[in-house]
Amino acid sequence: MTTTRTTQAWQAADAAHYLHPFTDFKSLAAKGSRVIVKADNIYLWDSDGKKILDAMSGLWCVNVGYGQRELIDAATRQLETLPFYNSFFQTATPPAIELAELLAELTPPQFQHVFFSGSGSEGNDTVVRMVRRYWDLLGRPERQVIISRNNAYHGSTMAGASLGGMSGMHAQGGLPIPGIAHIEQPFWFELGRGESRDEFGLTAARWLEAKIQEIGADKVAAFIGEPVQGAGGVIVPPDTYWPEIQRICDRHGILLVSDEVICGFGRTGRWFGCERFGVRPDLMTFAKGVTSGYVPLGGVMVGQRIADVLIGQGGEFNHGYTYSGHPVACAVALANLKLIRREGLVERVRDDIGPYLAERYAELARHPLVGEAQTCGLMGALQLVKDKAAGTTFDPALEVGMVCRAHCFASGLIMRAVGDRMIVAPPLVMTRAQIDEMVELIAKCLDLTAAELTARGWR
Ligand code: PXG
Repeated sequence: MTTTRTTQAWQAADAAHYLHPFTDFKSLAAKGSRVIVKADNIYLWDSDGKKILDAMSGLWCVNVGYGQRELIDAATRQLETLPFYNSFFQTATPPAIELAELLAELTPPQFQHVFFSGSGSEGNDTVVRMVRRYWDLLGRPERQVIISRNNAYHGSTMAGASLGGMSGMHAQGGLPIPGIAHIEQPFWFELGRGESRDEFGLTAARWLEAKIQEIGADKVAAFIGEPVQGAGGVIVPPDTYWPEIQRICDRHGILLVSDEVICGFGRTGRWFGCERFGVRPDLMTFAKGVTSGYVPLGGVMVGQRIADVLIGQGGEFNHGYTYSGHPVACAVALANLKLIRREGLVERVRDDIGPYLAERYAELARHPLVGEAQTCGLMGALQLVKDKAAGTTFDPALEVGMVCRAHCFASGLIMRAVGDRMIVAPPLVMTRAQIDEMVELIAKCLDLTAAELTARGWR
């Protein structure tokens, strides 16, 4: 690979051959991609040599930051010793076995088994297969339906996108697949402002009970949710929400699946988001932070209730991937998780850097453009509004979030825009000084956005 081409040459070759995910191919080809050439700690550099603060940890995954020598060495050593072997046909490799053992130790006690995949989407495909297999083995094959939520993100494979609640995704390719139902999300700012947050948490959870009654509990297999919706806009549910969801699942005997692809491995200030919200899932999907994104890996933690049936009853589970338990990915995950544990990064998010981010976000909440500021561990959301006092939102056609995002890029900050919700999920290794640097950049970009909107007649 050469890094000596000019930006223009990279963009031309990219436009000629490379189809990017979730992209309008035609307009990107006309505009040209941003080409990132290197990274260190929490910073990226593009092909023009511009330094950028990566407030999104790559794509919610580089939890330990870029350039961690232990992860690089673990990958190199494993590539030299055994770059690949599979886990089919009664075989295993030492890194996959050791990682399974370590995950059993780090996850809540009901999890003693893991099924590996290559990504979060594949993990959720495994969830669908495994949940239905579980009920089949119990002689209840009619328990098929998995309930999820609007605006959830569970991946982009056929099952992942079906479980997800993104209407734009359902509109392409005939989704959702059969046997998936959706309820509304616990998004207080959009749906709950007539009630207190805590009351709304209960209301939103009871939408699950209503859906179960509509379908018939004897047909429902599982409920799946992200502890905090990530791609949907860092929507932090009221504290009353998850315990009520747990109560409803227990009452109807329904499996509870926590999609920890974003919330896992320290993001919320606990090892797993379900621990932050006090729920006890039967399955947990993970990916991203398990390797800090250095190499692809995902999987599903399988709780005792399901393991007892899958293992206890015997019979082959006809499912798996070439890269299930890839030894290089597992070796990197081991190095990554040991680093997170040794450096106390999870506790640091819980006790120090997470509360500090919350403190600084409370200041951003005072900005005239900001209608709501929320954080959870090292995730943050700023809801941009037209009228702060009334909490009214902008006309979506104005694409105010995209206006703000453009100012962020121009100012050397990567922040995501989900509609008019500006979100961050920075690396867990952020220092307080780096949080200050990020918050000052965000404040500057909010000012620039406000100035541009004012020039366009905002107020
Ligand atoms: N579950 C959750 C909760 C996720 O956030 C997936 C599953 C799928 O994982 P894979 O590894 O198959 O991508 C995700 C992925 C965004 C964005 O724009 C978020 C994700 C992926 C791509 C973009 O915020 N999350």
